[in-house]
Amino acid sequence: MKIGITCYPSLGGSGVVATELGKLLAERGHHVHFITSSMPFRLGSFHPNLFYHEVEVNHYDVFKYPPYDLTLANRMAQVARDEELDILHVHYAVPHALCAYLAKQMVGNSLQVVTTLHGTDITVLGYDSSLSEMIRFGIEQSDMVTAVSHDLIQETKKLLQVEKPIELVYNFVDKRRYYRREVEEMRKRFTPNGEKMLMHISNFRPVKRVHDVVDVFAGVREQIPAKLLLIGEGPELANIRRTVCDRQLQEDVFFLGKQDDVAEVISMADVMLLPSEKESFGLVALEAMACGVPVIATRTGGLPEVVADAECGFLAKVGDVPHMVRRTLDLLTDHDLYQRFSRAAVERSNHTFCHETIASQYESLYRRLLDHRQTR
Ligand code: GMT
Repeated sequence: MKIGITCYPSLGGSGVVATELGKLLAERGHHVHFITSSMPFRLGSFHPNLFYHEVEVNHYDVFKYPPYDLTLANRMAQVARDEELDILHVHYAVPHALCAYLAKQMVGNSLQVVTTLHGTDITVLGYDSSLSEMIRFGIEQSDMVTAVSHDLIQETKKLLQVEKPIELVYNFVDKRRYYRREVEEMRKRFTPNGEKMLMHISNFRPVKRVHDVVDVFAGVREQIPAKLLLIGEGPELANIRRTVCDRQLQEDVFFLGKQDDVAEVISMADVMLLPSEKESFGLVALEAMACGVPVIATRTGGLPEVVADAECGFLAKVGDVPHMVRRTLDLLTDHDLYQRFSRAAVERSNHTFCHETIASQYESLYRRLLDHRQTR
């Protein structure tokens, strides 16, 4: 098949999933064309079936705002026509589903548009009345719509009264790269006295509740020697740095910024903390599980579908810091419990979120669309 993929190419779970999917499809012999504003950051090394088409937005004085959406639609149409794409798979509804709709109108009906909903495109933007009609329209006009959790499907139907069937396709991790690495030397630099290591990775937006991460860490550190690694950047970072200093935790909290080799970094952790307010899936939780790191997360959105409570981690009510402290301590002070959870986390990620299975699932959705197209 010839497949176009559009996503946000910079850091972010939806971009990661789209890029990893493109790479898997290329490995399986499909021709995959990324149509994005810059090279997706995890695209990696050359593969003969992978192509990249840059969306270059020109700045003209006549426009107050650069017309990214129109330029993207135009580029999608060009690539679809020149490369004879069968499928255009867009990740994140806004504006990608609308741009794909426009491109399809330009090139004709044989192009099949698949839209994958990732979360904030619905759970945040869907509440914005200046966008919600457009989001609903983009979804209804797609030939197929998928979402990354049952919870996101329910949310989308409830919030936008969407009639269109939405298929569940979970996110995945590639177990050839996500496994516990040998990182003892690197870890020792942060934990010279054998302290326990807590970790959080996010884009530091308010929805991630990073202040809860610091509170949980402070609670744990009162009981046992521990360190905290914070990975990522975003709007809350400055506040969090201030809180860490105000609470005199700076000796034990390290800010590592954005990191490329996430599996290597995660392998230094004993526990991953993800206390989000909302999370349609929680890719970081899955990445941690694949590396054998149990997760303390909140019972919100799609997280309970990813982290099996009391099996590969513990779930708590949003904001229930004392519970998260207790559960983190349970894991860090009971060796047998920890080992059991760590093994279960790897098993669950390999079984339920296996890259091969999910790639096959997308492939068969595409095939269904193309078969249906031929019989129309
Ligand atoms: O978490 C974010 O703020 C980034 C956002 C994105 O668009 O990349 O993540 C969403 O999509 C990820 C991939 O499907 C999911 O793992 C995240 O849970 C989801 N974020 C939220 O729902 C807040």
